[in-house]
Amino acid sequence: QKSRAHSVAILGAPFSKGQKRRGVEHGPKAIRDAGLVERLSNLDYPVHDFGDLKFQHLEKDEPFRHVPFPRTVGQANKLLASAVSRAIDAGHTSVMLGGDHSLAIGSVQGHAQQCPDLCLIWVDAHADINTPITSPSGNLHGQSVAFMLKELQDKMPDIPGFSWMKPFLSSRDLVYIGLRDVDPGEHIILKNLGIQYFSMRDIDRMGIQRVMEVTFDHLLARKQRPIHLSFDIDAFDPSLAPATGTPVNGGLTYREGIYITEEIHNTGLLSAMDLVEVNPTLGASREAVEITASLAVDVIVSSLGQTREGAPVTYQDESA
Ligand code: B3U
Ligand code: MN
Ligand code: MN
Repeated sequence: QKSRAHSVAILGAPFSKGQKRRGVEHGPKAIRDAGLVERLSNLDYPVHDFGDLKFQHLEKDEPFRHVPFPRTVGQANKLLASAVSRAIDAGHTSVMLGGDHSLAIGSVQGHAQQCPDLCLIWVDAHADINTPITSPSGNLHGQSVAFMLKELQDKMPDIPGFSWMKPFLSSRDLVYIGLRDVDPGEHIILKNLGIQYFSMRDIDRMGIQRVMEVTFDHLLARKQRPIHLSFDIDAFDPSLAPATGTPVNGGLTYREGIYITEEIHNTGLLSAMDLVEVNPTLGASREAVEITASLAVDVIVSSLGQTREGAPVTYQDESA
């Protein structure tokens, strides 16, 4: 399959009910204000900014066990899934701006509606693979992957708000990069399902270049297929991305993060991505917010082909 990046669709998702800190709903504005559209126009793509999705406020949304706002999160993701599906169907590479990471449920599901054979690269300090039973916090942004995985189907209770979707992803089609804060129940799931992951320790040991090689071996060796990149800004070290809800020390360097996205671009297979958890109300200063948002822009533009060599993208194998 060739690069499908004919044009880029930007979908703003101002949503925060997948966790308890407000402010992350202002992420899309912060990322746009950091110059996203202008930076993308410097690449060769037509950019369509579809603006922000309008999520509905639900009057009554009782917690499910200790999980807050299940119906609100479920309904927001249903809306997002159809928006992403439409964007992909129209030939765009979808770029979803969060919002909290619970939005990946809808973004990846919508992508999978069009590309059922997609694979998922999850760059994050956290594994976000708790079930409502294993979750210490109850927060749905720490459970997104559990909703997607077929292998966890019998571990998932019927959560109100999610009857519109079924699990659609196999655990072998997922790779994590950047983990350093994994809950005990999540660790058991990762091990039991044999999920391929690279913690910060693995990156220290192997180097980011080898990590990416093994990632693509794992996901693409059998066949080339569309990639969904779900990038949580807290994967970066808090010194680089301070304006986020759950920073964890010892994160990705700038160069490691950008190497990941450059390599993903170079596959020619990136079909949709998420950039989530930028929370402009949590920065200690205006500068803290600006460096976080501008890092988010760098991640997006390098995923879409901006290089550090100054040259336009070389990889485009039209003969393939
Ligand atoms: N694993 C914890 C913490 C967490 C997950 N994702 C973020 N924080 N951003 C949980 O709540 O599930
Ligand atoms: Mn996350
Ligand atoms: Mn995270």
